[in-house]
Amino acid sequence: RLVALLGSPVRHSQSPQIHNTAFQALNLNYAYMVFDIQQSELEAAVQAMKTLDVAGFNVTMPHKEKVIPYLDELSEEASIIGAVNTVKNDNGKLIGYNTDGMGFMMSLAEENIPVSGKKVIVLGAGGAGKSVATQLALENVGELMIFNRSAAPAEALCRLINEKIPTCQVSWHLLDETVLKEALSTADVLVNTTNVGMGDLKNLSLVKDANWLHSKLKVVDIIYSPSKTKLLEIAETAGCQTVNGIGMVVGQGALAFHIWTGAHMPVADVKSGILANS
Ligand code: SKM
Repeated sequence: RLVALLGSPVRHSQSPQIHNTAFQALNLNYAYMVFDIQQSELEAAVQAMKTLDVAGFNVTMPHKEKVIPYLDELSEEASIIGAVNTVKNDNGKLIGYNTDGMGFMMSLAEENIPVSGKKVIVLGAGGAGKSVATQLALENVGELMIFNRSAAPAEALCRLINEKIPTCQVSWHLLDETVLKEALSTADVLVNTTNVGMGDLKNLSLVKDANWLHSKLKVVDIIYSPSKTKLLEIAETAGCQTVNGIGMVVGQGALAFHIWTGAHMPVADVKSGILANS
């Protein structure tokens, strides 16, 4: 059966490699294919998924929110976050899930990084930041601070968390160096969800110097290419434990894989496949 990815651009997606490696390893008769879909084609593409009777599909940028009206049902986390990255076709009924936040939590668990009761700083309030911050709030972090370049998305995310998860102590801040440095001095975990560190921004980090970081801070960058971003390089210099985005991208895929097939992804095989190809 077919499993698909709908998004644009999708050329650099790791998902075909992740899922096709797992399908082969488990001898499952599925294939994962990517489709570059513009917003004006999204409704027809979702309809085509039904017509082709796919097992399910992933949704990526920029359609994670826009796809919701075309689905029949939403899981709890998808409806809280307001974004979907995984859809299951249950005999023609399309059910939307969001596995990004839980995939992120899987990568922290693998590295033995607890967040419950901890002070966590999230850089970025875009699509990924929203899933990560919401999941952290659901995991009972002690304090959540969201930093963003512009006010509106950070404010909206803060409001969403306050409304849906009122137990969480959450605040938002503009990316001001003095405020960030001060916050970092008492933080337990720092997570970068911005694109600073990849593509054209590959040589940049929002944390400018190792002396902003104390050695007990855990530093997570959800970017997986490059596997060691400038931020993680700086964090290593400061003696911090570091985590890159490979665990999260495989984790969100493993959860989607289970939703579609009921099987457990052989995560170690999949990770070594990604490393061999990067
Ligand atoms: O949420 C994931 C999505 O499931 C797949 C993906 C990709 O293949 O690039 C990226 C993320 O948005």
